[in-house]
Amino acid sequence: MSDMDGVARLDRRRAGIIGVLALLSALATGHLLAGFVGANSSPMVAVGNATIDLTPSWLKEFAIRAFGTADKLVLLLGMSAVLLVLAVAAGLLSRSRPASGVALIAVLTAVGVVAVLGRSDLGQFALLAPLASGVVGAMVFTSLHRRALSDAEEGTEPSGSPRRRFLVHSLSVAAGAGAVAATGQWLTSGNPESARRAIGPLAPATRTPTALAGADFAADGTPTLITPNADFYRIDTALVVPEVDLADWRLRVHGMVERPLTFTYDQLRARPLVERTITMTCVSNEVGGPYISTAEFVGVDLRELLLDAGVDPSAEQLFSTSVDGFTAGSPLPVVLEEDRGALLALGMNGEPLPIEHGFPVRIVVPGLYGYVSATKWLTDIEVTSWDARQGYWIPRGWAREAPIKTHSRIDAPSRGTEVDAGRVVVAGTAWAPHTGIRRVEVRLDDGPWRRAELAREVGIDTWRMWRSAFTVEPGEHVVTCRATDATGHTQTPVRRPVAPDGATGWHEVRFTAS
Ligand SMILES: Nc1nc2c(c(=O)[nH]1)N[C@H]1C(S)=C(S)[C@@H](COP(=O)(O)O)O[C@H]1N2
Ligand SMILES: [Mo]
Repeated sequence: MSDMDGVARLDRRRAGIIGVLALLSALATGHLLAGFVGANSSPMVAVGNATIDLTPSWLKEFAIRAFGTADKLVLLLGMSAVLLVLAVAAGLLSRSRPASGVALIAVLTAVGVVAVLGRSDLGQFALLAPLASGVVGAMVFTSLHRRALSDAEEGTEPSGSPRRRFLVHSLSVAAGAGAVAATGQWLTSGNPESARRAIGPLAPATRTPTALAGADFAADGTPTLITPNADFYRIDTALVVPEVDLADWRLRVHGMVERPLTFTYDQLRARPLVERTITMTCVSNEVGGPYISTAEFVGVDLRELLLDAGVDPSAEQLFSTSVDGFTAGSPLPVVLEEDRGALLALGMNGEPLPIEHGFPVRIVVPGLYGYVSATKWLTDIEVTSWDARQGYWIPRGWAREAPIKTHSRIDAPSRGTEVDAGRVVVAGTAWAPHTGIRRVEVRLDDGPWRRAELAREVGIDTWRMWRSAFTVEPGEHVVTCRATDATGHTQTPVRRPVAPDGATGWHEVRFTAS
Protein backbone atom coordinates (compact mmCIF):
# COMPACT_ATOMS: atom_id res chain seq x y z
CA MET A 1 0.00 0.00 0.00
CA SER A 2 1.38 3.44 -0.90
CA ASP A 3 0.12 6.87 -0.09
CA MET A 4 0.12 9.82 -2.46
CA ASP A 5 3.79 10.78 -2.19
CA GLY A 6 4.76 7.21 -3.02
CA VAL A 7 6.02 6.17 0.46
CA ALA A 8 5.05 2.57 1.26
CA ARG A 9 2.92 2.21 4.40
CA LEU A 10 1.56 -0.74 6.30
CA ASP A 11 -2.16 -0.96 6.80
CA ARG A 12 -3.26 -0.22 10.35
CA ARG A 13 -4.19 -3.72 11.28
CA ARG A 14 -0.83 -5.21 10.32
CA ALA A 15 1.05 -2.36 11.93
CA GLY A 16 -0.79 -2.99 15.21
CA ILE A 17 -0.26 -6.74 15.05
CA ILE A 18 3.47 -6.25 14.51
CA GLY A 19 3.63 -4.10 17.64
CA VAL A 20 1.86 -6.76 19.70
CA LEU A 21 4.08 -9.57 18.34
CA ALA A 22 7.21 -7.58 19.20
CA LEU A 23 5.83 -7.07 22.73
CA LEU A 24 5.12 -10.77 23.21
CA SER A 25 8.58 -11.73 21.95
CA ALA A 26 10.21 -9.17 24.25
CA LEU A 27 8.31 -10.29 27.37
CA ALA A 28 8.94 -13.96 26.58
CA THR A 29 12.67 -13.38 26.16
CA GLY A 30 12.88 -11.51 29.45
CA HIS A 31 10.97 -14.28 31.18
CA LEU A 32 13.35 -16.91 29.79
CA LEU A 33 16.42 -14.97 30.95
CA ALA A 34 14.77 -14.53 34.35
CA GLY A 35 14.84 -18.32 34.62
CA PHE A 36 18.63 -18.00 34.87
CA VAL A 37 19.18 -14.69 36.65
CA GLY A 38 16.24 -14.52 39.09
CA ALA A 39 12.46 -14.72 38.73
CA ASN A 40 11.99 -11.13 39.88
CA SER A 41 13.93 -9.80 36.87
CA SER A 42 11.23 -10.92 34.44
CA PRO A 43 10.00 -7.61 32.94
CA MET A 44 6.34 -7.87 33.99
CA VAL A 45 7.34 -8.96 37.49
CA ALA A 46 10.07 -6.34 37.91
CA VAL A 47 7.86 -3.50 36.73
CA GLY A 48 4.91 -4.85 38.73
CA ASN A 49 6.98 -4.99 41.91
CA ALA A 50 8.30 -1.48 41.30
CA THR A 51 4.73 -0.30 40.78
CA ILE A 52 3.74 -1.85 44.12
CA ASP A 53 6.62 -0.11 45.88
CA LEU A 54 5.74 3.24 44.31
CA THR A 55 1.97 3.01 44.79
CA PRO A 56 0.77 5.61 47.30
CA SER A 57 -0.74 4.17 50.48
CA TRP A 58 -4.29 5.37 49.75
CA LEU A 59 -4.29 3.60 46.41
CA LYS A 60 -2.86 0.43 47.91
CA GLU A 61 -5.51 0.47 50.64
CA PHE A 62 -8.15 0.93 47.99
CA ALA A 63 -6.75 -2.01 46.01
CA ILE A 64 -6.72 -4.26 49.09
CA ARG A 65 -10.27 -3.19 49.94
CA ALA A 66 -11.63 -3.55 46.44
CA PHE A 67 -9.80 -6.67 45.27
CA GLY A 68 -8.53 -8.36 48.43
CA THR A 69 -5.91 -10.97 47.73
CA ALA A 70 -6.68 -10.69 43.99
CA ASP A 71 -5.03 -7.23 44.01
CA LYS A 72 -1.91 -8.69 42.39
CA LEU A 73 -3.88 -10.27 39.57
CA VAL A 74 -5.65 -6.95 38.99
CA LEU A 75 -2.28 -5.19 38.83
CA LEU A 76 -0.94 -7.66 36.25
CA LEU A 77 -4.12 -7.36 34.16
CA GLY A 78 -3.89 -3.56 34.29
CA MET A 79 -0.24 -3.63 33.23
CA SER A 80 -1.07 -6.01 30.38
CA ALA A 81 -3.76 -3.63 29.15
CA VAL A 82 -1.39 -0.65 29.23
CA LEU A 83 1.33 -2.61 27.43
CA LEU A 84 -1.11 -3.82 24.79
CA VAL A 85 -2.19 -0.24 24.07
CA LEU A 86 1.44 0.88 23.87
CA ALA A 87 2.34 -2.01 21.56
CA VAL A 88 -0.49 -1.21 19.17
CA ALA A 89 0.50 2.47 19.35
CA ALA A 90 4.13 1.57 18.55
CA GLY A 91 2.91 -0.27 15.46
CA LEU A 92 0.59 2.52 14.33
CA LEU A 93 3.28 5.16 14.78
CA SER A 94 5.59 3.19 12.52
CA ARG A 95 3.55 2.49 9.45
CA SER A 96 6.24 3.61 7.01
CA ARG A 97 9.43 3.35 9.05
CA PRO A 98 10.08 1.36 12.24
CA ALA A 99 11.97 4.19 14.01
CA SER A 100 9.20 5.48 16.32
CA GLY A 101 8.24 1.96 17.37
CA VAL A 102 11.86 1.15 18.16
CA ALA A 103 12.12 4.34 20.21
CA LEU A 104 9.10 3.27 22.27
CA ILE A 105 10.68 -0.17 22.80
CA ALA A 106 13.83 1.57 24.04
CA VAL A 107 11.79 3.57 26.55
CA LEU A 108 10.04 0.42 27.84
CA THR A 109 13.41 -1.32 28.11
CA ALA A 110 14.71 1.57 30.21
CA VAL A 111 11.69 1.20 32.52
CA GLY A 112 12.52 -2.49 32.94
CA VAL A 113 16.18 -1.73 33.65
CA VAL A 114 15.30 0.85 36.29
CA ALA A 115 12.84 -1.59 37.92
CA VAL A 116 15.51 -4.31 38.13
CA LEU A 117 18.14 -1.87 39.44
CA GLY A 118 15.76 -0.93 42.25
CA ARG A 119 15.69 -4.42 43.72
CA SER A 120 18.02 -5.46 46.48
CA ASP A 121 17.60 -9.18 45.80
CA LEU A 122 18.88 -9.07 42.21
CA GLY A 123 22.50 -8.85 41.11
CA GLN A 124 23.84 -7.07 38.02
CA PHE A 125 23.29 -10.13 35.85
CA ALA A 126 19.58 -9.58 36.32
CA LEU A 127 19.87 -6.59 33.97
CA LEU A 128 20.28 -9.14 31.19
CA ALA A 129 16.56 -9.89 31.37
CA PRO A 130 15.20 -6.43 30.50
CA LEU A 131 18.10 -5.73 28.10
CA ALA A 132 17.53 -8.96 26.17
CA SER A 133 13.82 -8.14 26.10
CA GLY A 134 14.55 -4.80 24.50
CA VAL A 135 16.98 -6.19 21.92
CA VAL A 136 14.69 -9.04 20.88
CA GLY A 137 11.66 -6.74 20.87
CA ALA A 138 13.42 -4.30 18.55
CA MET A 139 14.73 -7.09 16.29
CA VAL A 140 11.34 -8.75 15.92
CA PHE A 141 9.70 -5.40 15.35
CA THR A 142 12.10 -4.26 12.59
CA SER A 143 12.26 -7.61 10.83
CA LEU A 144 8.46 -8.14 10.77
CA HIS A 145 8.14 -4.55 9.65
CA ARG A 146 10.61 -4.99 6.80
CA ARG A 147 8.92 -8.14 5.54
CA ALA A 148 5.43 -6.71 5.76
CA LEU A 149 6.53 -3.54 4.02
CA SER A 150 8.17 -5.39 1.15
CA ASP A 151 5.03 -7.51 0.81
CA ALA A 152 3.00 -4.33 0.71
CA GLU A 153 5.24 -2.90 -2.03
CA GLU A 154 5.18 -6.06 -4.12
CA GLY A 155 1.43 -6.32 -4.09
CA THR A 156 0.79 -9.79 -5.45
CA GLU A 157 3.36 -12.41 -6.20
CA PRO A 158 3.45 -16.04 -7.33
CA SER A 159 4.32 -17.95 -4.15
CA GLY A 160 1.16 -17.47 -2.14
CA SER A 161 -0.55 -14.23 -1.18
CA PRO A 162 1.23 -11.68 1.08
CA ARG A 163 -1.74 -11.81 3.42
CA ARG A 164 -1.23 -15.50 3.94
CA ARG A 165 2.51 -15.07 4.37
CA PHE A 166 1.94 -12.39 7.01
CA LEU A 167 -0.44 -14.69 8.82
CA VAL A 168 2.05 -17.58 8.84
CA HIS A 169 4.84 -15.30 10.05
CA SER A 170 2.73 -13.84 12.79
CA LEU A 171 1.58 -17.20 14.04
CA SER A 172 5.11 -18.59 14.08
CA VAL A 173 6.42 -15.59 16.01
CA ALA A 174 3.56 -15.92 18.51
CA ALA A 175 4.16 -19.66 18.90
CA GLY A 176 7.91 -19.09 19.34
CA ALA A 177 7.25 -16.47 22.02
CA GLY A 178 4.89 -18.86 23.79
CA ALA A 179 7.48 -21.63 23.83
CA VAL A 180 10.20 -19.29 25.10
CA ALA A 181 7.95 -17.94 27.85
CA ALA A 182 6.91 -21.44 28.90
CA THR A 183 10.56 -22.46 29.20
CA GLY A 184 11.20 -19.42 31.39
CA GLN A 185 8.19 -20.34 33.52
CA TRP A 186 9.46 -23.88 33.92
CA LEU A 187 12.90 -22.60 34.95
CA THR A 188 11.59 -20.09 37.49
CA SER A 189 9.17 -22.29 39.36
CA GLY A 190 8.96 -25.41 41.35
CA ASN A 191 12.26 -26.11 43.11
CA PRO A 192 11.54 -24.89 46.68
CA GLU A 193 8.36 -26.94 46.93
CA SER A 194 10.34 -30.18 46.66
CA ALA A 195 12.98 -28.87 49.11
CA ARG A 196 10.14 -27.97 51.43
CA ARG A 197 8.63 -31.41 51.24
CA ALA A 198 12.01 -33.01 51.99
CA ILE A 199 12.28 -31.22 55.35
CA GLY A 200 10.26 -33.76 57.27
CA PRO A 201 8.60 -33.23 60.63
CA LEU A 202 9.60 -30.23 62.74
CA ALA A 203 9.04 -31.71 66.17
CA PRO A 204 8.81 -29.27 69.05
CA ALA A 205 10.88 -30.17 72.12
CA THR A 206 8.27 -28.67 74.40
CA ARG A 207 4.73 -29.15 73.31
CA THR A 208 1.73 -27.77 75.10
CA PRO A 209 -0.91 -29.57 73.10
CA THR A 210 -3.64 -27.09 72.34
CA ALA A 211 -6.90 -28.72 73.32
CA LEU A 212 -9.21 -27.39 70.67
CA ALA A 213 -12.45 -28.86 71.99
CA GLY A 214 -14.84 -26.09 72.96
CA ALA A 215 -12.57 -23.37 71.58
CA ASP A 216 -14.90 -22.34 68.79
CA PHE A 217 -18.57 -22.22 67.81
CA ALA A 218 -17.95 -23.21 64.23
CA ALA A 219 -21.36 -24.88 64.08
CA ASP A 220 -22.89 -21.45 64.75
CA GLY A 221 -20.76 -19.74 62.11
CA THR A 222 -17.54 -18.67 63.83
CA PRO A 223 -14.18 -19.50 62.25
CA THR A 224 -12.44 -22.61 63.53
CA LEU A 225 -9.85 -21.80 66.17
CA ILE A 226 -7.02 -22.91 63.87
CA THR A 227 -7.11 -21.58 60.32
CA PRO A 228 -6.08 -24.22 57.78
CA ASN A 229 -2.94 -23.08 55.90
CA ALA A 230 -4.84 -22.86 52.63
CA ASP A 231 -7.30 -20.36 54.19
CA PHE A 232 -4.77 -18.31 56.16
CA TYR A 233 -4.93 -14.68 54.97
CA ARG A 234 -2.02 -13.51 52.87
CA ILE A 235 -0.69 -9.97 52.61
CA ASP A 236 2.67 -9.01 51.11
CA THR A 237 4.36 -6.87 48.49
CA ALA A 238 5.76 -9.83 46.55
CA LEU A 239 4.27 -10.21 43.08
CA VAL A 240 6.16 -13.47 42.70
CA VAL A 241 6.67 -15.44 45.89
CA PRO A 242 10.38 -15.51 46.75
CA GLU A 243 11.77 -18.99 46.19
CA VAL A 244 14.58 -19.59 48.60
CA ASP A 245 17.26 -22.19 47.93
CA LEU A 246 17.78 -23.83 51.33
CA ALA A 247 21.41 -24.67 50.58
CA ASP A 248 22.30 -20.99 50.06
CA TRP A 249 19.98 -19.52 52.67
CA ARG A 250 21.51 -17.93 55.77
CA LEU A 251 20.11 -15.95 58.69
CA ARG A 252 22.44 -13.22 59.91
CA VAL A 253 21.99 -11.68 63.35
CA HIS A 254 24.13 -8.58 63.75
CA GLY A 255 24.24 -4.88 64.66
CA MET A 256 24.27 -3.84 68.31
CA VAL A 257 25.19 -7.31 69.61
CA GLU A 258 28.28 -8.72 71.31
CA ARG A 259 28.46 -11.80 69.09
CA PRO A 260 27.12 -11.55 65.54
CA LEU A 261 25.70 -14.93 64.52
CA THR A 262 24.95 -16.65 61.24
CA PHE A 263 22.70 -19.69 60.94
CA THR A 264 22.06 -22.21 58.21
CA TYR A 265 18.62 -23.78 58.11
CA ASP A 266 19.90 -26.96 59.75
CA GLN A 267 21.62 -25.02 62.53
CA LEU A 268 18.44 -23.13 63.27
CA ARG A 269 16.40 -26.28 63.17
CA ALA A 270 18.79 -27.97 65.59
CA ARG A 271 17.92 -25.45 68.31
CA PRO A 272 15.13 -26.45 70.71
CA LEU A 273 11.86 -26.01 68.85
CA VAL A 274 8.77 -24.67 70.57
CA GLU A 275 5.14 -24.66 69.49
CA ARG A 276 2.87 -21.66 70.00
CA THR A 277 -0.70 -20.99 68.89
CA ILE A 278 -0.80 -17.39 67.67
CA THR A 279 -3.38 -15.17 66.00
CA MET A 280 -1.94 -12.88 63.33
CA THR A 281 -3.70 -9.90 61.80
CA CYS A 282 -2.99 -7.10 59.36
CA VAL A 283 -3.15 -3.39 60.12
CA SER A 284 -5.11 -3.04 56.85
CA ASN A 285 -7.95 -5.12 58.25
CA GLU A 286 -11.11 -2.99 58.16
CA VAL A 287 -13.68 -3.28 60.94
CA GLY A 288 -15.30 -6.66 60.24
CA GLY A 289 -12.55 -7.56 57.76
CA PRO A 290 -11.06 -10.96 56.89
CA TYR A 291 -7.31 -10.38 57.40
CA ILE A 292 -6.98 -12.34 60.62
CA SER A 293 -6.04 -15.99 61.09
CA THR A 294 -4.59 -18.33 63.67
CA ALA A 295 -2.03 -21.11 63.37
CA GLU A 296 0.08 -23.42 65.49
CA PHE A 297 3.56 -22.16 64.73
CA VAL A 298 6.68 -24.22 65.41
CA GLY A 299 10.02 -22.50 65.65
CA VAL A 300 12.93 -21.11 67.59
CA ASP A 301 12.44 -18.80 70.56
CA LEU A 302 13.59 -15.42 69.25
CA ARG A 303 14.38 -13.97 72.67
CA GLU A 304 16.75 -16.82 73.54
CA LEU A 305 18.53 -16.49 70.23
CA LEU A 306 18.98 -12.75 70.78
CA LEU A 307 20.30 -13.38 74.30
CA ASP A 308 22.86 -15.75 72.76
CA ALA A 309 23.99 -12.92 70.50
CA GLY A 310 24.18 -10.53 73.49
CA VAL A 311 22.00 -7.49 72.81
CA ASP A 312 23.34 -4.03 73.63
CA PRO A 313 20.95 -2.67 76.31
CA SER A 314 20.69 0.68 74.53
CA ALA A 315 19.37 -0.89 71.30
CA GLU A 316 15.76 -0.03 70.43
CA GLN A 317 14.75 -1.79 67.24
CA LEU A 318 14.80 -5.30 65.83
CA PHE A 319 15.08 -4.60 62.12
CA SER A 320 14.35 -7.64 59.96
CA THR A 321 14.86 -8.03 56.22
CA SER A 322 13.32 -10.48 53.76
CA VAL A 323 15.18 -12.01 50.83
CA ASP A 324 12.95 -9.81 48.63
CA GLY A 325 14.00 -6.59 50.34
CA PHE A 326 10.89 -6.08 52.50
CA THR A 327 11.79 -4.81 55.97
CA ALA A 328 10.05 -4.46 59.32
CA GLY A 329 11.13 -2.86 62.58
CA SER A 330 9.86 -4.20 65.91
CA PRO A 331 10.33 -2.59 69.32
CA LEU A 332 13.17 -4.55 70.90
CA PRO A 333 11.84 -4.35 74.48
CA VAL A 334 8.66 -6.09 73.30
CA VAL A 335 10.54 -8.84 71.47
CA LEU A 336 12.72 -9.40 74.55
CA GLU A 337 9.82 -9.63 77.04
CA GLU A 338 10.21 -12.92 78.80
CA ASP A 339 6.61 -14.05 78.33
CA ARG A 340 6.04 -12.49 74.88
CA GLY A 341 6.83 -15.66 72.98
CA ALA A 342 8.35 -14.01 69.89
CA LEU A 343 9.18 -16.73 67.42
CA LEU A 344 11.34 -17.49 64.41
CA ALA A 345 8.74 -19.74 62.85
CA LEU A 346 9.84 -22.68 60.69
CA GLY A 347 6.56 -24.56 60.66
CA MET A 348 2.86 -23.85 60.56
CA ASN A 349 0.01 -26.23 61.38
CA GLY A 350 2.11 -29.37 61.22
CA GLU A 351 4.13 -28.66 58.08
CA PRO A 352 7.11 -26.52 57.11
CA LEU A 353 6.03 -22.92 56.45
CA PRO A 354 4.13 -22.73 53.17
CA ILE A 355 6.08 -20.77 50.56
CA GLU A 356 3.49 -17.93 50.54
CA HIS A 357 3.76 -17.63 54.30
CA GLY A 358 7.51 -17.17 54.38
CA PHE A 359 9.39 -20.41 53.75
CA PRO A 360 11.93 -21.17 55.11
CA VAL A 361 11.72 -18.84 58.15
CA ARG A 362 9.56 -15.92 59.28
CA ILE A 363 9.12 -13.88 62.43
CA VAL A 364 5.91 -13.99 64.48
CA VAL A 365 5.47 -11.68 67.48
CA PRO A 366 2.18 -12.13 69.37
CA GLY A 367 0.33 -8.83 69.77
CA LEU A 368 2.00 -6.81 66.98
CA TYR A 369 0.55 -6.14 63.54
CA GLY A 370 2.31 -8.03 60.74
CA TYR A 371 3.92 -5.01 59.08
CA VAL A 372 6.01 -4.23 62.17
CA SER A 373 6.97 -7.78 63.05
CA ALA A 374 6.08 -10.70 60.82
CA THR A 375 8.80 -10.63 58.13
CA LYS A 376 8.46 -13.60 55.80
CA TRP A 377 11.36 -15.16 53.84
CA LEU A 378 13.57 -13.77 56.61
CA THR A 379 17.31 -13.52 55.98
CA ASP A 380 18.68 -10.73 58.19
CA ILE A 381 18.11 -9.42 61.71
CA GLU A 382 19.82 -6.22 62.71
CA VAL A 383 19.72 -4.99 66.28
CA THR A 384 19.72 -1.21 65.98
CA SER A 385 18.22 2.16 67.00
CA TRP A 386 14.99 3.72 65.70
CA ASP A 387 16.96 6.48 64.00
CA ALA A 388 19.24 4.20 62.03
CA ARG A 389 16.60 2.34 60.01
CA GLN A 390 12.97 2.53 58.92
CA GLY A 391 10.85 -0.48 58.02
CA TYR A 392 9.17 -0.67 54.60
CA TRP A 393 5.81 0.85 55.59
CA ILE A 394 7.06 3.62 57.89
CA PRO A 395 8.03 6.24 55.26
CA ARG A 396 4.74 5.33 53.54
CA GLY A 397 2.78 6.86 56.38
CA TRP A 398 2.18 4.00 58.83
CA ALA A 399 2.96 4.14 62.53
CA ARG A 400 6.35 3.02 63.82
CA GLU A 401 4.86 1.12 66.74
CA ALA A 402 1.71 -0.84 66.11
CA PRO A 403 0.31 -3.12 68.81
CA ILE A 404 -2.81 -4.99 67.64
CA LYS A 405 -6.02 -3.22 68.70
CA THR A 406 -8.74 -5.02 70.63
CA HIS A 407 -11.50 -5.91 68.19
CA SER A 408 -14.51 -8.09 67.57
CA ARG A 409 -16.33 -9.25 64.46
CA ILE A 410 -19.74 -10.75 63.73
CA ASP A 411 -19.54 -13.81 61.48
CA ALA A 412 -23.16 -14.97 61.70
CA PRO A 413 -25.60 -13.93 60.48
CA SER A 414 -23.56 -12.61 57.57
CA ARG A 415 -24.33 -9.28 55.97
CA GLY A 416 -27.49 -9.02 53.95
CA THR A 417 -28.63 -12.59 54.59
CA GLU A 418 -32.19 -13.63 55.26
CA VAL A 419 -32.84 -15.72 58.35
CA ASP A 420 -35.96 -17.27 59.81
CA ALA A 421 -37.63 -15.09 62.41
CA GLY A 422 -37.56 -16.48 65.94
CA ARG A 423 -34.38 -17.76 67.55
CA VAL A 424 -31.26 -16.40 65.83
CA VAL A 425 -27.75 -17.15 67.05
CA VAL A 426 -25.35 -14.25 66.57
CA ALA A 427 -21.75 -15.53 66.62
CA GLY A 428 -18.31 -14.22 65.90
CA THR A 429 -14.77 -13.74 67.07
CA ALA A 430 -12.90 -11.24 69.23
CA TRP A 431 -9.23 -10.63 69.75
CA ALA A 432 -6.80 -8.75 71.95
CA PRO A 433 -3.59 -10.63 71.19
CA HIS A 434 -1.20 -10.97 74.11
CA THR A 435 -3.78 -9.35 76.40
CA GLY A 436 -6.76 -11.65 76.21
CA ILE A 437 -10.51 -11.07 75.90
CA ARG A 438 -12.54 -10.55 79.06
CA ARG A 439 -15.99 -9.90 77.63
CA VAL A 440 -17.94 -9.54 74.38
CA GLU A 441 -21.29 -7.74 74.26
CA VAL A 442 -23.89 -7.87 71.52
CA ARG A 443 -26.84 -5.62 70.80
CA LEU A 444 -29.88 -6.22 68.59
CA ASP A 445 -31.19 -2.99 67.01
CA ASP A 446 -31.52 -0.38 69.79
CA GLY A 447 -31.84 -2.99 72.54
CA PRO A 448 -29.60 -3.31 75.60
CA TRP A 449 -26.07 -4.72 75.40
CA ARG A 450 -26.05 -8.41 76.25
CA ARG A 451 -23.05 -10.40 77.36
CA ALA A 452 -22.17 -13.11 74.83
CA GLU A 453 -21.11 -16.61 75.79
CA LEU A 454 -17.34 -16.97 75.28
CA ALA A 455 -15.75 -20.14 73.95
CA ARG A 456 -12.95 -21.66 75.98
CA GLU A 457 -9.76 -19.57 76.09
CA VAL A 458 -6.83 -21.35 74.47
CA GLY A 459 -4.38 -18.63 75.46
CA ILE A 460 -4.10 -14.86 75.48
CA ASP A 461 -2.38 -14.88 72.09
CA THR A 462 -5.32 -16.25 70.14
CA TRP A 463 -8.70 -15.00 69.10
CA ARG A 464 -11.76 -15.90 71.17
CA MET A 465 -15.04 -17.10 69.70
CA TRP A 466 -18.41 -15.98 71.09
CA ARG A 467 -22.15 -16.40 70.52
CA SER A 468 -25.47 -15.13 71.78
CA ALA A 469 -29.04 -16.16 70.94
CA PHE A 470 -31.77 -13.56 70.28
CA THR A 471 -35.47 -13.76 69.55
CA VAL A 472 -35.98 -11.84 66.35
CA GLU A 473 -39.21 -10.39 64.90
CA PRO A 474 -39.74 -10.44 61.14
CA GLY A 475 -38.19 -7.38 59.44
CA GLU A 476 -34.88 -5.57 59.00
CA HIS A 477 -32.38 -5.72 61.85
CA VAL A 478 -28.90 -4.71 62.80
CA VAL A 479 -26.60 -6.41 65.29
CA THR A 480 -23.56 -4.74 66.82
CA CYS A 481 -20.74 -6.18 68.92
CA ARG A 482 -17.96 -4.80 71.10
CA ALA A 483 -15.17 -6.48 73.05
CA THR A 484 -13.50 -5.67 76.34
CA ASP A 485 -9.97 -6.94 76.88
CA ALA A 486 -8.28 -8.21 80.03
CA THR A 487 -7.04 -4.71 80.90
CA GLY A 488 -10.68 -3.56 81.10
CA HIS A 489 -10.48 -1.51 77.89
CA THR A 490 -13.66 -1.60 75.78
CA GLN A 491 -13.59 -0.99 72.01
CA THR A 492 -14.40 2.59 71.10
CA PRO A 493 -17.37 3.22 68.79
CA VAL A 494 -15.36 5.95 67.03
CA ARG A 495 -14.76 4.90 63.44
CA ARG A 496 -11.19 5.50 62.36
CA PRO A 497 -9.51 4.29 59.15
CA VAL A 498 -6.84 1.61 58.99
CA ALA A 499 -4.00 4.13 58.54
CA PRO A 500 -1.79 4.89 60.39
CA ASP A 501 -2.08 2.19 63.07
CA GLY A 502 -5.27 0.15 62.62
CA ALA A 503 -9.02 0.81 62.31
CA THR A 504 -11.35 1.38 65.25
CA GLY A 505 -15.12 1.18 65.61
CA TRP A 506 -17.82 -1.37 66.29
CA HIS A 507 -18.79 -4.00 63.73
CA GLU A 508 -22.43 -3.92 62.65
CA VAL A 509 -24.27 -6.41 60.47
CA ARG A 510 -27.65 -5.81 58.82
CA PHE A 511 -29.88 -8.76 58.06
CA THR A 512 -33.51 -9.57 57.38
CA ALA A 513 -35.73 -11.98 59.31
CA SER A 514 -38.83 -13.40 57.66
N1 LIG B 1 8.71 -10.37 53.16
C1 LIG B 1 7.54 -9.85 53.56
N2 LIG B 1 7.07 -10.15 54.78
C2 LIG B 1 5.89 -9.65 55.20
C3 LIG B 1 5.15 -8.77 54.38
C4 LIG B 1 5.67 -8.45 53.10
O1 LIG B 1 5.09 -7.68 52.33
N3 LIG B 1 6.87 -9.03 52.72
N4 LIG B 1 3.96 -8.27 54.84
C5 LIG B 1 3.72 -8.23 56.27
C6 LIG B 1 2.33 -7.98 56.60
S1 LIG B 1 1.75 -6.42 56.26
C7 LIG B 1 1.53 -8.92 57.19
S2 LIG B 1 0.01 -8.51 57.77
C8 LIG B 1 1.99 -10.32 57.36
C9 LIG B 1 1.02 -11.27 56.70
O2 LIG B 1 1.49 -12.58 56.81
P1 LIG B 1 0.73 -13.74 56.03
O3 LIG B 1 0.71 -13.35 54.58
O4 LIG B 1 1.46 -14.99 56.29
O5 LIG B 1 -0.67 -13.77 56.60
O6 LIG B 1 3.27 -10.52 56.79
C10 LIG B 1 4.20 -9.49 56.98
N5 LIG B 1 5.46 -9.96 56.45
MO1 LIG C 1 -0.23 -6.23 57.15
